[in-house]
Amino acid sequence: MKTFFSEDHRAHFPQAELHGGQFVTPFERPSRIEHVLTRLKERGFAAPIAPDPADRAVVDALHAPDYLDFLETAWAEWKAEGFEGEIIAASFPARRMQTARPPRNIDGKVGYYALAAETAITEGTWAAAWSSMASAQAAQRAVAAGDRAAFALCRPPGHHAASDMYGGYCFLNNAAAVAEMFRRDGAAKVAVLDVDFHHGNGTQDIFYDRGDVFFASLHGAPEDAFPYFLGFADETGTGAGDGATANYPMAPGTGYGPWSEALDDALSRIRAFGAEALVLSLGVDTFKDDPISFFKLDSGDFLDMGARVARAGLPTVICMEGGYAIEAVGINTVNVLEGFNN
Ligand code: SP5
Ligand code: ZN
Repeated sequence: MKTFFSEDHRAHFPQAELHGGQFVTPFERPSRIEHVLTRLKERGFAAPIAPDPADRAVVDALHAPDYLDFLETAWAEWKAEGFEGEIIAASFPARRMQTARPPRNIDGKVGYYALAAETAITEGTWAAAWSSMASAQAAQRAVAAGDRAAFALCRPPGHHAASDMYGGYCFLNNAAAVAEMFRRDGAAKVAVLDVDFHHGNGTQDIFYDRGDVFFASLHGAPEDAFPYFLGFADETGTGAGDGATANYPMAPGTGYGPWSEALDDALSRIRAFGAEALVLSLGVDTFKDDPISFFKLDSGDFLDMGARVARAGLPTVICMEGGYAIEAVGINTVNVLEGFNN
């Protein structure tokens, strides 16, 4: 299995994440990726391939033009306003406020496009997000050209990014772009399976009214876990997408037994849907020692996870999402790939 990866992820390294009322070093940090690279090498995977630039047309098909303009220009506008720190959202369009009119003021715009305040934007955020998107797209091209599967070592991650919202450490939705590319290449139906601990609200939102892309997510129940306001079991799609979304919210302390039953159910739904290609949004923050999550998977469980996903028998692109138990991120991620390969 080829790995696609860009060093440009390093351009995104905020100093601050708002966590528990304090600014802490972000959980989503560059060193996460170093552990994956080291483990890939140890386990005999081929050296990562630097991706060609991303195709803008695919991104334009998923994200709103004003949102993309915002991401590209936010840092310059923030500096022009005279702000000294990193970009952190502070004012949001909450209940019964206007949600259809982006403010002119940059502080207002940031709140308009943010879905949470923990994620800072810095000077290099756009470049890093773009490079992450490029890795995802390159992995899709490898699979479209005949590889059984490919791994996009994306950073920053993407699954919380909706058509016009960033947050949860995500800016551009890499997995959604891969699904869209499979469609454009002729797959009539595609599935995105999101096994990150957190609900893939962005991916769900992008495909919610589409009948050609099935979205399934296994995640911490919204009552207890970020992003809190989406990912309930009764969200099943709308319009042409009615029935093409499946959510598996699970309680604190969930271990691999019940988790893997949900996985098998999601895979059987994907089979019944008739997907011709699969995108795996792979977060390893389901690990028992993850600092911000509450499932109880062991490192060995990730091998079995990969094997079960492979049994779907579909051309597969694996996109890196979350995982914050830094030392174990490499082992757990590569275990999924090895389980898939074997
Ligand atoms: C891609 C991804 O995994 N994004 C996750 C973003 C989570 N951000 C906010 C987390 C708030 C966590 N509160 C945890 C309390 C732990 N005791
Ligand atoms: Zn996550």
